Amino acid sequence: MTLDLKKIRNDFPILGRQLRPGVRLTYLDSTATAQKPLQVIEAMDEFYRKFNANIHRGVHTLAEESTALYEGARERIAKFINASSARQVIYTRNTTEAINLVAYSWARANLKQGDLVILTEMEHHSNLVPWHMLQAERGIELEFIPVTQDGLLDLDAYKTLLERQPKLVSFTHMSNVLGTINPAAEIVHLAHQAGSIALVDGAQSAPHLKVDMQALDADFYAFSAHKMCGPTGIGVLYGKTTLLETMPPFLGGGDMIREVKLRSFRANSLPHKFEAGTPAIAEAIGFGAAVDYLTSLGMDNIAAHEHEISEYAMERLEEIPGLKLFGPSADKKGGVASFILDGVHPHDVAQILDQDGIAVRAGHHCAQPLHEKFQIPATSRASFYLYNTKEEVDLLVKGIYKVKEMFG
Ligand code: C6P
Repeated sequence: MTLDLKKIRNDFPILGRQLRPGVRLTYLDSTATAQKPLQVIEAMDEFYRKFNANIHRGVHTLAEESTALYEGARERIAKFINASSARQVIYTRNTTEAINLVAYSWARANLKQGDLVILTEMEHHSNLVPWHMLQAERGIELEFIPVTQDGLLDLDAYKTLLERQPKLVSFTHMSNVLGTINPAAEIVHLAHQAGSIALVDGAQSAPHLKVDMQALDADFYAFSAHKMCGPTGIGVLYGKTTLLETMPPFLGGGDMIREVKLRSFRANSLPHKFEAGTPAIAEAIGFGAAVDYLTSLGMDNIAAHEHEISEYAMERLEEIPGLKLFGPSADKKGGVASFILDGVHPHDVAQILDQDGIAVRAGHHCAQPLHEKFQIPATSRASFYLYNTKEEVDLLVKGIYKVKEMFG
C-alpha cells in the first residue's frame, strides 16, 4: 500500500511551518531526530491534562491510571518489535543509555582482561565509547569489522575475527552515515555459532524497518523513541530474559527494589530491576502512541516509501557535478544521503541550504572513525522519513546547485 503523503503531512504540524517570510521548512534531518505527529503530541498532552501521577507507587485513581498507561505502552512497544514478553522491554533514556546499560551491567559482570569484543568501523560513538571505557578499566580487547570502500561490512574479515572467540559482537543494524542496512540476522547467527552473544544498535533500524526480535535472535537490541516519531528522553533496551535475569542492576534507587534493609537490598523483577527512580512517564506514553502511529501506516509501507524516495534522491544527487556520495547503492541502504561537494565545506553547504529552509546535518554525525576511514573530516547529510516527498528532494538538488553557484 502506498502512503497517503498529503494526509500524513497534515499529521505533523511542524512540516507546515514557515521559517521566515516566504521560506517553508524542508526537513531532511530525521536521522538526527524525527518530527512528531499530532497523535503523539496529543497523547502526551492528554496525560498531563487528565492522568498525571507517579507510577507503581499509589493506590489512588490517577496513580493506577498512569501506571496502566505506562505499562500499556510497554506492551505495545514489545508487540511492535515482536518480543515474546513485555518484561524484556526495559525503558531507558535513549539508545546510548541502553548500550551503556549492557556495558555497565552485563559486560562488567561477564568480561575480564583479554576478552574480545567485536565492533565495526561504522559505529556511532555510542557503540564505541562505552567499550573504550571498559577497555581502559578492564583491559578487554576490541576489534573492528572493516567497512569496504562501497560502505558494506566485510563479512569475510568478520568470520576470521570470530575464530578468536569473542564474548560479544556489538554492531549497528543501519549506519547513520552510509545508510547501509547490515545483514543483522546473519551477523547475530555467526556470533552465536562462535559462542558469542550479540548486541544490535537499532537506533536507525527500528524507525525504518520491520524488526522482529524473535527472527533476529539478538541478545540485546537498543533503540530510541525520538527517531521513530516519538518524544525525546525515552528509549528501550530489549534483552533475552535469561540474560536480563542474571544481570546485576544498573542504577540503584526507588522502584528497582523488592526490599531494602539498612545494609542490603533485594532487586525487583524484570523489567523494573533496571528502571530506578521516577521514569519518563509521559514520554513512555508518547512512545506508545508513536508505535501505534507507525503500526497504523505499516512498517513495510514506510520502508517501501523511503526506498522510493532515497532511490530518487541518489539518482538526482549523482547527476550533480563535483558531488560525491558515500555508502552503497540504494538497494542496500535506508534513506540517508551523506555527501561532499568539491571545494565547499559541509557546514557551508548546510548553512546555505538553511537559508532556503532546507534542514540537513553537517559534521561527522557522531561517527568520527568512519569519516577518518574515508579520509574526510565531515559530510553533509540529508535523510528521509515517512513524510518526505520527491518534491523535497528536488528542492534539495536545487539548493545544492545554488551552493555551487555561490562558491563559483
Ligand atoms: N544518531 C544522528 O544524527 P541517541 O542519541 O542515544 O538517541 O542515539 C544514538 C545513536 C546510536 N546509534 C546510531 C546508529 C545512531 O544513529 C544514533 C544517533 C543521530 O545520526 C544523533 S548523533
